[in-house]
Amino acid sequence: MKFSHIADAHLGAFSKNRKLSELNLKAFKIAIEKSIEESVDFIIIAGDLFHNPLPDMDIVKSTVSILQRAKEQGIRIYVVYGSHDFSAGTTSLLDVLSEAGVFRKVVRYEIHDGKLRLIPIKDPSGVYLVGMPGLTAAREVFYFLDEEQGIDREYLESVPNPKIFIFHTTVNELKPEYIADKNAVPLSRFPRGFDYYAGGHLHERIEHKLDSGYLTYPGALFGSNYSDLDVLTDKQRGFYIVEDFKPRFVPVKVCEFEKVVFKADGNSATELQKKLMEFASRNHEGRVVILKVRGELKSGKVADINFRAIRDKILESAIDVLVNTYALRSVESGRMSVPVEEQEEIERRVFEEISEYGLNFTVSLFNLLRQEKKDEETKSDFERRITQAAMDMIEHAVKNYIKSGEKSDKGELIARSEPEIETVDENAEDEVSENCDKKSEDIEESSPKEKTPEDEKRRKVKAGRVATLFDFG
Ligand SMILES: [Mn+2]
Repeated sequence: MKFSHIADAHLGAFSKNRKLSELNLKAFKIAIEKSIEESVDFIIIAGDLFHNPLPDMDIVKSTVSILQRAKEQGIRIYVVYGSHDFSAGTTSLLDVLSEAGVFRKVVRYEIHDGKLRLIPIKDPSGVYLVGMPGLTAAREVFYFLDEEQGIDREYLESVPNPKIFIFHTTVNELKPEYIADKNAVPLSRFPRGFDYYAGGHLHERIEHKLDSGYLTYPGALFGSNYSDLDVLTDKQRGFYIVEDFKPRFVPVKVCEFEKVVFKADGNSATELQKKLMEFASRNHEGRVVILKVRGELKSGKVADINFRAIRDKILESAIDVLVNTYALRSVESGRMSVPVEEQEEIERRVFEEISEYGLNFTVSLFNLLRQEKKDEETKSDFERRITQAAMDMIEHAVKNYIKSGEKSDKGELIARSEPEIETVDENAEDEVSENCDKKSEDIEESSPKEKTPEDEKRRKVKAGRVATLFDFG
């Protein structure tokens, strides 16, 4: 018995960058072709096959034609939703393709005594497959954790072997350090006794041996965004061929990545520009270049460096280039000149420059923090009082900030408009877990960002919906 385990193909990602989206599709094509060469019995896709619930039709067409080749060889294909291709309360493209018989969606459940009973599917090889999909806002974590309404683990443990558990979520003990995903499931909350646990969601490859069998994440086949490309630069990407439940990693490489970090320290803007230009003029053929420039310029301004020209030069040979100057600054930019003399006036002007949450907030917080301990107060009482007052102030400011929907530059702590979104559930206010939520700096994209604030709002509304609908089938 032999199958392949693929996850996080994110087809349709990099929609504004044709070269990267083609490489992404190519990686998927290679994974399927290798699976066919290996004559696997079936293919498991553990979520995020598509980057969106309703991807562009040309991506759908290419995907279907790639998958058809496997089907023609009699290979069965099993898919669960990931956090990206699931859509609460509406039909996802996965549902359509599953109906059309392109693959089989392994998401079946019943509610028994209030609990979520996942129903296995039996593959002709005799293996039982159980799927727990990724949901919007990492709602699946609730089903792993909740004793009353969560997954009926006892039932799953009674399903006869051999059996495979397919899931799309973060395992707490296995997530890489840079992932700040608070929505994670401890291993103890997985049903025991499965011969293989086919994971998706974490974009880095992970292998873990449990008592009954392996739990693995193949990781992203290419990467879903610029942050992925940065974090995964030196990592091998690919998928697993699993033979008699023993996983073997199969690398898929569609291009070379070249990451270079330039330190600006000690250089003038002109000197740094010259060094960057020298680097840009090298041959970068076949590579996606990730160029990071950081540190502090000795003289001159960041704006004096012509990054457009550097990018264009690199693109003469490279497949693509991603430039990140987030951590680059000049000595000048670190100072602020305010032409007044009164201390309070100086403070006010400086705060006007830097106030993210409004001037009143910044000044109040500043005044609070410079309070001194009262004579009758102990040191710990004093610390507690200030911390509590500061936390209240911050909470209040952040709430108003969210409500007003935009940065308040005039120092108004009162909401200027009603919230535009009515979230159905308080969970929706939680940060939406976007595939892995990596904590790396943003890389300046060579094309406009894919998501607008409107998309973001829409996503939050959706997050609210799934929580109440309970429906993911
Ligand atoms: Mn993903």
